[in-house]
Amino acid sequence: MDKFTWAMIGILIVSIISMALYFKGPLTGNIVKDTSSVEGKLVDVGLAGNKYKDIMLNLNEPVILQNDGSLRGCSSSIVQKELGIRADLSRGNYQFTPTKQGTFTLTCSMGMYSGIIKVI
Ligand SMILES: [Cu+2]
Repeated sequence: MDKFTWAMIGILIVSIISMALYFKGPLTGNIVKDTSSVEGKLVDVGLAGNKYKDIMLNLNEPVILQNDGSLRGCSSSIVQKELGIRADLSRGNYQFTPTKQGTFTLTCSMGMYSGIIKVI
């Protein structure tokens, strides 16, 4: 194989490892298709311009995050590492329980969109 092929293989391996590192860490929730069968208050996730609308949650209270209809493309893929959120809301709603208090930054999986999750 020539140098170019080796370089491409190298770039591929590095990007796979960095994606794995980005997504590692404990997850606290699950995608749910049928929200009637799981516990949790429905909470809208939506965009206002280029930002997610603020999300207010109560500590230790299960919630089900749902797309309010404004999330499209990568904006429906949301990440919040400290709370253990990683969800593609185009695949269903996301049930989880916030177990940390504070103000956290929610982003799309690529970091283009951001917003605030406040847990009180
Ligand atoms: Cu994005």
